[in-house]
Order: sequence, then C-alpha cells, then structure tokens
Amino acid sequence: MSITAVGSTSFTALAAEALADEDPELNALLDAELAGQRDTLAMVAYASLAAPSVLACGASALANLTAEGYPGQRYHPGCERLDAVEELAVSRAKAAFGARYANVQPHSCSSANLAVLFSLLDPGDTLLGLDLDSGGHLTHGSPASVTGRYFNAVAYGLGPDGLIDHDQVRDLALRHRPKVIVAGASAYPRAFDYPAFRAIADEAGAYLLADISHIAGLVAGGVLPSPIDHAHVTTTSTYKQLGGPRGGLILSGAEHLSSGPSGGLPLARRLDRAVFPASQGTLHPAGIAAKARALALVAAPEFRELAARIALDARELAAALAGLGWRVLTGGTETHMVLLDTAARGLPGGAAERALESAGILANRNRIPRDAGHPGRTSGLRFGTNVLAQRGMGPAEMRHCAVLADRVLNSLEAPGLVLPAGLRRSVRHEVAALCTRFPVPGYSA
Ligand code: DSN
Repeated sequence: MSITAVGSTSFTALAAEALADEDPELNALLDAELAGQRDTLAMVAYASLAAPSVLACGASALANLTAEGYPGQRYHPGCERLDAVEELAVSRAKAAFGARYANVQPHSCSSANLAVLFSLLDPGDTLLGLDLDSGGHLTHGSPASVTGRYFNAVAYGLGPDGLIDHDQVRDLALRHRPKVIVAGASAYPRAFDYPAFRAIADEAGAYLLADISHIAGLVAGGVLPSPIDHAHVTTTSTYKQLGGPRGGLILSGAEHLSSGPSGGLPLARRLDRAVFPASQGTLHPAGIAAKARALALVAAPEFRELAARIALDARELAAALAGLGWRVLTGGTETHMVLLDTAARGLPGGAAERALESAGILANRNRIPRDAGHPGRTSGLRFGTNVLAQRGMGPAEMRHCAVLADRVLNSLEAPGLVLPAGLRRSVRHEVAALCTRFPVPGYSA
C-alpha cells in the first residue's frame, strides 16, 4: 500500500492496511493491545476508552502539520484547515463545560497545570494544594514536581473522616497567603465544594485553580457540580474521563476577561500566552482534532446517561466491596473512584494490583493517607468505573466484579502473595465471559 492511495475517502482504513502490510511485527503488537483491552476488565480510575472516530482523528493527515500560535495568528504557513479544526475544538470545549474561554493546546493536564501555575505565580510564590498522600496530584506542589521546587508549596490534608477539612484549608490560606489555591485531586472519591474554596481564595487574595482531570466527565455530564464559574481557571485532561485523546484543556468561565486578584492582563490573554509561547512550542494538530471529536460526543445526550452510570456503578462497587469486609476510604464515593485500604487486611497495594492483573482485572496500587512519610509504600488500591460503564455494565455487574476481586485478594498464598494457578484460570474465565457479554462499543472485530 503506498501513500499515493491518500486520495481515498477512507484514509484511516488504508493507513491501517499499510501498517499491516509494511510492518507486521509492530502491527501484531498493536493488535495484541486491542485484544487485551477487549478481554480485560479495566477497573481503573485514570482512563476511559476513546471511540474509534476519536482514534481516527489521531491517525489523520493533520498530524503532518507543524504549527505554533493560535488560529489566524500562526507562525507557519498552511494552517487554514487546522485553524478551522482548532476553532471547532475550542467552541466544543466551551459548549461541553459551559465555559467562556478554552485553550485546547496543552499536551496533557500536567502541561496545562504547569502553564497556568507558571503564569499566575513567580518562582518562590506560595501555592496551596492537596497533599499527594491525601490524594493530590504531583503538579499541585509535590516536592517531586517542579511545582514543589520552584514554588513555596504548602499542602492541605484531610480530616480524620478522610474528607477535605475546609477550616484547615482556610487556616493555611490565611497563614501562608498563597497566590494560587488548587482544588483538585487524583485519588479523592468525594465532590469538591468549589464555592467554599472560592470563598477561602477570595479571603486570602488567591486565584482558585480547579483541576477536574479525573472527574471532567461527571462534571460535563451534570453528575458533579461544575467549578467553571467559581474558579478563575479550570484544567482537565481529555483522556481520563472524556473518552478523548491524550491531552489537556484550560477553561475559564465568567471571569475570563478579568485579571483576578493579582491584576495584570485579562486571564484569557494570560492563559493563551501561558501555553504558547511560554511553556509549549508546536501544538499537536491531530490531537486537537481528536479532542474536537471527543468533545462532540461529550455534548451528546448519551454522555449524560454514561456519566450517571459511571457514578451509580461506583456507588454500587463501593457498597459491594464494603459488604465483603473491605475498608472503603471515606465510606463510599460520589465520583467514579473507589479507594480501598488493602493494608487493613494485611495486603500491600502492590501485591493486590499484581494479583488482580494476573486474573485479568486492572486496578492500580495507590498511596493512602497512612502511607505518608514511607516512600514506596502503597497501602491501597484505586478502582474506577469509567470503562466498565462505557461497556454498558450496571449495578449487577459491579457486584459480580466485587466478588471476583474479593476472591482474588482473599486467595493470595505466601511466600510472594501469589494467586494459585487454578483460581487465576477460573477468575480469568469469568472475566472473559463478562467482557464478551459487554463488548467495548465500536471495538468489535
Ligand atoms: N494522575 C495520574 C493518575 O491519577 O493515575 C496519571 O494520570
């Protein structure tokens, strides 16, 4: 298959055929990944599945372009069609989230957070975010991130009930006077109270940055409250819960034309500059097309049903695991995420993750508040229901999944906490049957 076939209307089909013909070794690896995703129970919190039409955008000829700048103000020729694609992505991002400003160029939510923080803060300024061990994200001021090294990062933790303690956040904000407060998490199963955070930010004279990377689908789908008009800036990734490509978004609402507590340029201009030229060079044209496609799907009525199912499934999964005797952090969930304290039953998170994976179930080991100060220790497991809900699974299947996970985690044998082969085979068999009953939409052969 040669590149002269590019005039066809089904370019992606020809491209896939060309790969199979020209590089069977790599093609076999990609096919194996597809089969793995079809046959594995991805009970993960950090991913969703992109529809084939989203993946097709990534394989489009738009990927050949190099571009810097924004629509109508590019630093390279030949960007007319890309301009239309980027404008479409921006308008769809604004529509999906009820935002007044959107930047669709960040390569990830981490890139988006770095761009925002380095535009709102100067080196040495104070940043207040949720502690990594309490479920925060690296880019919210962890010492392992540049955000913890270049800024004076102060962290809030959780109360004894495992919930955000707004009095503690307020005390820290008034004592340390951060320039930015981050409301967002990677491993926190409860809703954020954005008006409460905004009141604290206003009292402390800080910008409020809401990072909704993990819950963007639940926000867009109307299940969780939106921070868009409470926060000065909101960031998200596009692949975790939006069924999009790897990438990020920066959004702003009612205050996008204001300069916020520190004055200076209006936020919208500041944020555009923060991405290009301040922190990113060339954009990812095909990725922006894929974001546009995913955001159209997010705006469709079916997405609201999916978001509701994700949250319902998570509540059912949490209840089922608790009913089987597992300690569920915060006693349940309001999101897609269920956090288990596996160490409460003598099981390190890493061993739990490995055993489940060997049986065809994916859930990641996670640090929980009791791990603070112990580098490398993970006492928990983080489950998520995004992918299971995308496959159409409901409460009955969540109870089944909880039983399967419980059977695995209760059967590990010393030394090495390994799952006996017979049990591994039988759970794998049940996993395969569930996956066959609930195929990934659009991924069937
Ligand atoms: N933020 C990390 C996670 O939550 O798993 C990766 O995106």
